[in-house]
Amino acid sequence: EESMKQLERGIQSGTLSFHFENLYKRKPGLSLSCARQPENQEKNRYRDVLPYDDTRVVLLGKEDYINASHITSGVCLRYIAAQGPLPQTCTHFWQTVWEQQTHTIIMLTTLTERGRTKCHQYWPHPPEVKDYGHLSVKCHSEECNLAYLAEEFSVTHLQYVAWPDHGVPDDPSDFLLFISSVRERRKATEPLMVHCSAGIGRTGVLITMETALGLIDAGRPIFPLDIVKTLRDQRAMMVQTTCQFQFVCEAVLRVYKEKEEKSKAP
Ligand code: PTR
Ligand code: PTR
Repeated sequence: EESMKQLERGIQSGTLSFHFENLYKRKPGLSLSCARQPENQEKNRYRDVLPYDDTRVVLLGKEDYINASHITSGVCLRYIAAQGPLPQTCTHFWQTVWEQQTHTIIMLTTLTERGRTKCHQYWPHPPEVKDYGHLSVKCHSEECNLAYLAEEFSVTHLQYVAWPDHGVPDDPSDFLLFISSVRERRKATEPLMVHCSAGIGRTGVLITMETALGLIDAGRPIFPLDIVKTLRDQRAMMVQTTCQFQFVCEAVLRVYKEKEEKSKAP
């Protein structure tokens, strides 16, 4: 496959990283005015990580702001990329889960890292039931996978715990296994809710990877840089560091090669 040879050459020669570093972080001409409204300041975890007006998730009701963006990529896969909830935004987070009908939440951060808070604990410990606005949330079981019950529907919560911000996962095999369990669960018709702390670095990596796997399955060519650009057109700064980008490119290549070997095997 031509796109795979191109990818392999791009990784080896460093041209892919070079182009990644030259890609715009934020699409010119898109406004962030809602995120910057004075009443919304305290709903943003980081002052410099804000959703575009065009793609932000709009909550029903008067207070309609949450730091989260609608993303579509690849073979029509839909995502909501969000920041890690703050104490004052947990209600909005659950409201989003409910209103956008998502049944899978992917959490790519731990609550604290190096002594700093990265995300508020937005779910109750079992057997507690906690109200978030109009929704009651109950956690059925807490294992590696956490499951929630919010009124009539169940939400699965998958947390990846070995991935500090600005970094890459400790182990590409574990990461690929994690993504395959995400892919088993996700329904093509509903958005996957993905968050980390800022909702750009690790969230961008996961969405890029899941998008690429969808394209591989569909037998379509993969250009990781184009995927990242498409994501940044919908949420600024998606995929944060060159290492993160390289990590995704290598993981894509690896999956592709494994698939090729399998198809060659008698
Ligand atoms: N910090 C990000 C970047 O460098 O692209 C996004 C960003 C840019 C965020 C500018 C806020 C910015 O503020 P202003 O529009 O006031 O320059
Ligand atoms: N200004 C913050 C910082 O650079 O520390 C914003 C930030 C925080 C950006 C975390 C990205 C972060 O990583 P992630 O999106 O993976 O949580």
